Amino acid sequence: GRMEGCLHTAVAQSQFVLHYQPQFVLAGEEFHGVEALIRWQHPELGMVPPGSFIPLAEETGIIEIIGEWAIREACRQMRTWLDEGIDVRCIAVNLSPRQFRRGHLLDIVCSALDESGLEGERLELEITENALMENPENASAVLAELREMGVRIAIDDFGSGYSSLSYLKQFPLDTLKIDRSFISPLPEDGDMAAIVEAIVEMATKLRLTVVAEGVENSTQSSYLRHIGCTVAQGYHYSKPLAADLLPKSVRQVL
Ligand code: G
Ligand code: G
Ligand code: MN
Ligand code: NA
Repeated sequence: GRMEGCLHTAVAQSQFVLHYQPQFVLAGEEFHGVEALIRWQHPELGMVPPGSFIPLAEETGIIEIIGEWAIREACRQMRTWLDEGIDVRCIAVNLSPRQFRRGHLLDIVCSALDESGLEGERLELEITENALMENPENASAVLAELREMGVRIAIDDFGSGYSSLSYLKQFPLDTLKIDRSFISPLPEDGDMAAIVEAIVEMATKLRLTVVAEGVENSTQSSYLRHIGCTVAQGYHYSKPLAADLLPKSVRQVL
């Protein structure tokens, strides 16, 4: 199709760019890290959001090329920030299920860390529970090897998938990211508040970092701090930023 051809051109002409959304530790109101979010700078259409092209990229397999670029670019950018004396502590990169399925992933991560001279602990990979449960045996093996490299693993959109909770015990995980759809009704929706409080308590007992996504106001951030949620991300703090705007955000006193 036409759009598919455009995606190939986009890869060839380096039309992709990463933006970075800051994450903050709720207890100390200090910087925690960033999530890298891909954007397509189309020569005519301008900035195309991922929702408009990631699904097709997944279907056609081009996501494997784009996703590899995203991992390398995120590591390269982290190296640049560190060399400039800006301690962007940790960078999270989204993985598509398709990337996760391929044995190739470990080589890509290993060489991206090598080329940028980053410790594995600086990199977090975000994966959905559905992608993990597609093939639990493969997932276990891949996660074990990533853990060997020190790379952190986050469950993205936690709570929105179709899996049981038993996988939380089965896999070496570091972070749960509570889906935005759980956060936006807070704190007025008492039933949703009960669910979020239970997730935070469970994550704490499992010694997992818990990130609330889509925090949009100070009522939500106060509430999340009060119930012991570790980290928050959302428009209340910052939208995703171009790389050159990040240093200001890291130094920001909330
Ligand atoms: O930035 P935005 O909120 O529009 O992102 C929408 C979705 O696109 C996010 O849920 C995210 O998971 C996905 N996405 C963003 N960047 C990447 C990427 O580099 N790789 C993959 N596979 N998905 C991404
Ligand atoms: O990986 P994931 O699908 O969770 O990507 C996060 C998406 O959510 C990105 O597209 C980002 O632009 C968007 N986003 C980040 N913060 C907020 C927020 O506070 N509110 C809303 N509505 N969207 C957000
Ligand atoms: Mn994500
Ligand atoms: Na998410």
